[in-house]
Amino acid sequence: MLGSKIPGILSKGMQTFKFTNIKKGLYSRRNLMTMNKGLNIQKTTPSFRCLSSGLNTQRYFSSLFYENQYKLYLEDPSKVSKEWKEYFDNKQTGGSSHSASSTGGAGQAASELEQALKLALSSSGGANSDQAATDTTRILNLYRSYQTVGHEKAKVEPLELVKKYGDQMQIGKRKRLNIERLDYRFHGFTDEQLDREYYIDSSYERGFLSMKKNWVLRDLIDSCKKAYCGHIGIEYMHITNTEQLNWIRTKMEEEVFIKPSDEECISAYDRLAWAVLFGDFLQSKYNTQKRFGLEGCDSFIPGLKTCIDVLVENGLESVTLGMPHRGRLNVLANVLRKPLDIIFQEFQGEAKDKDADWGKSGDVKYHLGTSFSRTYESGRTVDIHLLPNPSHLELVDPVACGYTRANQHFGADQDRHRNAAILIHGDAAFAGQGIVYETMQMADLYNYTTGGTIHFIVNNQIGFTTTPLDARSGLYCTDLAKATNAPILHVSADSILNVIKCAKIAAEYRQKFKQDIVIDIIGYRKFGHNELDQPSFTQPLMYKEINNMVNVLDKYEAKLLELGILSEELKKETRDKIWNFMDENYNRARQLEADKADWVNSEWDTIRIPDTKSGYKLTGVDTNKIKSLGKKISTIPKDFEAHRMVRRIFENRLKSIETGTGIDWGTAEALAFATLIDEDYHVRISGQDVERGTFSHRHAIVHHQTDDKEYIPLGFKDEGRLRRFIPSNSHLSELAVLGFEYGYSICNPNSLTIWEAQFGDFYNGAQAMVDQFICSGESKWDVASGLVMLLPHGYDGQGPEHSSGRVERFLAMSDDDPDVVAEFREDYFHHTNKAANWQIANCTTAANYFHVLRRQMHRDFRKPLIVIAPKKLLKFKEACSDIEEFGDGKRFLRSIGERNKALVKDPSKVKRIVLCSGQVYYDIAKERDLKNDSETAIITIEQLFPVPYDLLKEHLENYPNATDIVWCQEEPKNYGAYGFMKPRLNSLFKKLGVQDKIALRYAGRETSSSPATGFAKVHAEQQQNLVQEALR
Ligand SMILES: Cc1ncc(C[n+]2csc(CCOP(=O)(O)OP(=O)(O)O)c2C)c(N)n1
Ligand SMILES: [Mg+2]
Repeated sequence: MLGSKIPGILSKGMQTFKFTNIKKGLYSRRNLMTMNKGLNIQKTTPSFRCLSSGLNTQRYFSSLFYENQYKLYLEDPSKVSKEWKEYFDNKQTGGSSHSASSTGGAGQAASELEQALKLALSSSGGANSDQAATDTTRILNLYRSYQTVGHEKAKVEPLELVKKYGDQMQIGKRKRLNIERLDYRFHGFTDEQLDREYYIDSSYERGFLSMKKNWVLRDLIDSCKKAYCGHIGIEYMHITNTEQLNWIRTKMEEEVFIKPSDEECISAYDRLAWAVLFGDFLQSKYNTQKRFGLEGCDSFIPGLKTCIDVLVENGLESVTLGMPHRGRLNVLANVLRKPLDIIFQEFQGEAKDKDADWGKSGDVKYHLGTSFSRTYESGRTVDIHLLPNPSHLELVDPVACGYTRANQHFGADQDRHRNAAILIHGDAAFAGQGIVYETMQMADLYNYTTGGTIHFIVNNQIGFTTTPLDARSGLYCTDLAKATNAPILHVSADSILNVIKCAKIAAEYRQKFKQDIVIDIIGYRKFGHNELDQPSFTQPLMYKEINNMVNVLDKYEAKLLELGILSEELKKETRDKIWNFMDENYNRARQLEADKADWVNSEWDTIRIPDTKSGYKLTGVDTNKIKSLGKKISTIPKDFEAHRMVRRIFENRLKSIETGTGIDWGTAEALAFATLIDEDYHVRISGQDVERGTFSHRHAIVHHQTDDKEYIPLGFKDEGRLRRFIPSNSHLSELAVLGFEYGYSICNPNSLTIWEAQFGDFYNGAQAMVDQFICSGESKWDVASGLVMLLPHGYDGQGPEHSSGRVERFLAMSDDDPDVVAEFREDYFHHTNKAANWQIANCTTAANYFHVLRRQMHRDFRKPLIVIAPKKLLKFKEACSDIEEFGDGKRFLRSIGERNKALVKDPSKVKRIVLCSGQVYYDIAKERDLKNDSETAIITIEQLFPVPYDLLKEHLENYPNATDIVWCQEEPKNYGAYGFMKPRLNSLFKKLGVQDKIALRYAGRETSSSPATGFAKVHAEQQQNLVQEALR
């Protein structure tokens, strides 16, 4: 059930609970969404879903017809036709019951009904009422057919492959299964009927039937052809919302006859010329380099530019673009206005920041992002952000949405009117990559919606060497968008004005309905997959056609010249101007000067880049503050009917804070959030079931037991719809949700953005996001992120997929050199922390978890943080912390030395040091204490990466006689941190000159393909053995 979010505010001291909310009422999430969109979503009208079966024919010519007409007449005489009006007028005044065309006079024998039917029949041209009813049904079916399958006959494919070759395998997929439904004969009409007039009453719809009621069949068919079978083919009849349907019908049917003005034609020409000539210029100068050009789909650029114009006219202030390789340079040059000299310079392959000492790797030119702020003549301004993207197609989709959502959050754009995302896709990638669906599924989710994304498909009818026949099951690459109710406009890339028309429709639709919409620009790919590739190896026939194609600019020029809209002089002037401009820039190609991402928001100005120095930060909080905040977030209002056990959890939380002892993991996390929120940071935690917490330890949202209400204890700083704290259950996706949160995290550094896996192992569905963005984004693109990934981990006998957070993978991607230990000097921190690609923590105490979260925001730089999060420690007494450990002067401990000083009294007597990380510590310590072994010290590594060499050095030096150094882990030997720590510990031993004195030993599970056993008994035995082995 959907519930309302109630930010709870407890006024200090009084303990009275005050509900603050929008308009003081309680709103369900759905209501909030509706409000956000400024929409009043209507229920579906069932008949609109009835795609081909036609409307209820009883509304038309039947024995009820007369009654209906009469009812309408009584409501408003203008609602019926002239003849009917006259008839009823006469009837009311006692005059002739016939219309003007009637032959009989008053007193004639025919009944009124008969006369009425005759009148109806005269309108329909039918010979009898049954025939008339049938005709009307047919006409409506024909009309509906154009709306539903007209797109199959639309001229949207400029190569016309089907026409020329049929549905040949190697060509493509345009099996038009339904076009016979567009033939009037299919519906039973004859040629003779084409010029008859029919009366059709369909007053509840927009479109042709709302424009007039008497239609000559031929006219209606011609109009339908114009609307649905021109260079735009639209799929929209799957939409369930009546208002949206009618809006589109207005655009397609009622406005189909509106012609663009001459100025619009010339503006489109200018934009198209820039797009095409940019491709030509690159081809002339860099024909031996890959560019992933747009040639064959060039009209996408004027389309995108128009779309942004219209969005801005309708209130947009910032747009975030996510796009792949194809056409990216063109977008950078012509939409983002990235200086051409810089683009050309990048073709020379110069690395920027060559001397940076933190291992920046950079990226190829067709992956880079940038920002541009454009001011229109109207004075309106728009910020256009193009996010950098990796080669992995479509991965950027949720990142762009997350970035947009964060912009909306920080810009207080709850209506989502001022910030939007535009995603650009390839045809093969859109159809094939699951992340597209995962992202589109977010479109209407309360905490993930961005108020509608506009999708452009640059559809060149091929993916590398794969034709549509092998690339998808459906007719169109866009089919999946139907699942999310998005309208889909297919348009010929060679019909520039129609591309522009679609772009306008999309922009208006997004701003009006805050829903996704798709524009599928169908063209071709002039060259191979890249310009150096030979496409005729695999698509000989297609390329025979492509080689014969006249390019879109030439075609459009010819048409404008013919219409007298363009002159030869203007044509020459335009082309010369553009070419000369490019030439000048080419001659001036210069070094890139930017040293950090040039698309980030100004909030990042205070955040330091990796090669500047910064030091450790304390993260403790005054204990009085902890207590007061702790009380605020641990008190459920008395009049809120929480579950008995939840109330008890909160009571225990409060008790632990008040007594200052035994503060558990969930409470520590809530305190970290509360203190950050109190300091005006924003906290967002998202993932499957994170609101309660998979292990029932969080309870970020408390549910009223008898009412549809929710209480958010950490919502104490929420103001109306502006929420500081957003806990959010996500849909059952890892890849897209992690990407979304990453995008959110890179928008603004003042947000503690957290993604939590249900169990650590499930993050592997999002591995690509980790690889391409989180691990390497800063090194490739200067994009810093403070994203936190919580990966529940712990060997508790729960089987292969519920045990491991797969720390080994993150460690393998960590970017230090295993053979090098940094010098222990004053800039040690910079070398080991600031220059690292991320941080990996596995904490053993609640307080340390509190500090590592707070550290994310309190540093003057941002790095992703991977937390190997515990399961059993959530409620484990020894892992709880006392309030002092949260207090002033305290900070995150990267490694914790021996804790049982009562047992291990004399360091010089210690012969063995057990090194470990995470919850296994408690098993080893328990056994060691049971054995009363005072010669073994146990050290936990709380931050696995960057390796805390400085602290390890201190520990080792503290036990000068220890020669047996054990790495103990729960995981099999080929998993866990062993493989990572072994060479690094050996490097440290060497650095300290103790390599001959001490040996590193392994205690853990044996190597295995699967991370954990599925047998509880085997698990227990293995656990016992590894602990014994550590202490042997
Ligand atoms: C996830 C992923 N798989 C495979 C590739 C390799 N690859 C690069 S481009 C491409 C074809 C893409 O076709 P399409 O989406 O139609 O875009 P186009 O290149 O035709 O514009 C493939 C398979 C990739 N980049 N990303
Ligand atoms: Mg393609």
